Amino acid sequence: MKQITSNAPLMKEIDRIREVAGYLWEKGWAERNGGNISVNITEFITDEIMALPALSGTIAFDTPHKNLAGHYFYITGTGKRMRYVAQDAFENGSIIRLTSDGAAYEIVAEKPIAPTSELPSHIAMHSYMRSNRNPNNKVVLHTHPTEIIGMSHHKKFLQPNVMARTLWAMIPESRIIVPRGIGIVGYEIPGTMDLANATIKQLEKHDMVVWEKHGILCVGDDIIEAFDAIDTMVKSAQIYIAAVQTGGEPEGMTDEQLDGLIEPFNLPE
Ligand code: 2HA
Ligand code: ZN
Repeated sequence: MKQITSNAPLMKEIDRIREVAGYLWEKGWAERNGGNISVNITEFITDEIMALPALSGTIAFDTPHKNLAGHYFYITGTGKRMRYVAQDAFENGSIIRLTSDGAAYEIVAEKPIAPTSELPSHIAMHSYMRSNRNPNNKVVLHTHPTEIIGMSHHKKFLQPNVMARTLWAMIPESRIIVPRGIGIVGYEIPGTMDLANATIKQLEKHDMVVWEKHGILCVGDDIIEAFDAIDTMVKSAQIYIAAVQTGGEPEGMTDEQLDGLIEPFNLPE
C-alpha cells in the first residue's frame, strides 16, 4: 500500500525496527521465534492511513484501553522470526489500529499478519506507559539474552537489586546507560497477563525487567536506545562471567566507585 510505503518518516521508523530485529538475531538472543517488538507509531499516521480499510476482523481485548483509542502500532507477528523481520517487516509483522473505544484492534497494513500472542501484554504496557509513566515511551522490546537468562537461574540474582548491582559493578557505563537498574519478575508462564502485570509493577521503578528463566523486557522512547540498554547490560554479564571464569567472584566496582558516578552523570541515587 503506497499510503504506508510512501510515508518516509514511518518507513524510517520501520527500518529502525528491522535494524534492531537483525541485531537480536546476530547477538544470538532470538532463537526461532524468540522475542517480540511493538512500537506505538501513531505520530506517523496520516489521514490517508486512517482511511485504510481493515484487513482483519475486529478482535476484542479482555480489558479495553481507552487511553489508546485510535492508536496505531507496528507489532511483530505470531511465530515470526527476528531474522526475517530484519529482512521484511511486513511479511513478519503488521500495523494494527485500536478501535475508537480502545476495546479491540484490527490489522490495517500491509498484510493480515496476526500479531504475536504477547499482544495483550504489550498493549497493557503501552497503556500503562501512556497514562502513568511517560507518554513518550513508545517501545516494548522483549528478547532472550543468553548470559542474563543464565544468571536468572541463580536465586541470589533474583533478590532485589542484586542483578543490577552486580552488572553495574562490572563497567561504569552500565550504571550510566541503565541508571534505573533492573526489575526482577519471578517465573511466570510466557504470554500471560500475570507476567504482564508483574512486569508493569516493575516498570514503576525500572526501564528494564528480567523474567526468571525466560528473558528480558525493555521499554523506552526509542527502539535503538532500548536495544543499546539491553546490549550494555549483556556486555556487563559477559564481563562478570569472564571474571568468574578467570579467577572466581570478582570484586567489581566498590560502592564508592559506583556512587562516584551519581554527581558527574546526574544519575538517580
Ligand atoms: O514470542 O519470546 O516470550 C516468543 C517469545 C515469548
Ligand atoms: Zn520470550
